Amino acid sequence: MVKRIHPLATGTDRRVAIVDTAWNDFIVRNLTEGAIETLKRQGVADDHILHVTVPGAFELPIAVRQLAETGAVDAIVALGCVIRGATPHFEFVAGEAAKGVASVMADTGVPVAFGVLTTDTIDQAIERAGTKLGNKGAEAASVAIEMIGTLAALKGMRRDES
Ligand code: INI
Repeated sequence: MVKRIHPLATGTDRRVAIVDTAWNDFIVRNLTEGAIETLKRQGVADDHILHVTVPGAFELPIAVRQLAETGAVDAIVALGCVIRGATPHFEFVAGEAAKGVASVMADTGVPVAFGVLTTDTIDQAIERAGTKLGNKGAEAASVAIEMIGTLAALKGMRRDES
């Protein structure tokens, strides 16, 4: 029989950090609100949510890494918004944020959900920050909770059980 690992996502007794950016705050604050609401709805207690703000998306990886290395949280939600401008700056900032956050996850084993919008226009960002196309901050928070459960289940596996 196929054994399936897809645990019920619950945030009860979990500790989750949100690291967001001051850059594009008019968009990012909606992502953060969506994430906090989702974490609470999934059972994470208010005082188990840590909210850290860094200047921009380029600074997300270092803060996420430092937090992950403390072992104080079960998952991290990285939120931000990088909007394409007239120069290649966008590629560097968005690319480093994505690569940096992914490397923290690989190096530490702490799940980090990537809720950084990378858009061509402000309208595209608005659409993804709680309007037409949902709220990517809320989605990232759900992913963080789900991954806590999945990784815990995988960690508990032994060869003779698989
Ligand atoms: N940071 C963002 O989070 N979003 C942006 O759209 C952005 N743009 O367009 O420049 C941005 N730049 C700042 C960057 O993240 C760093 O804070 C800065 O380079 C200092 O390290």
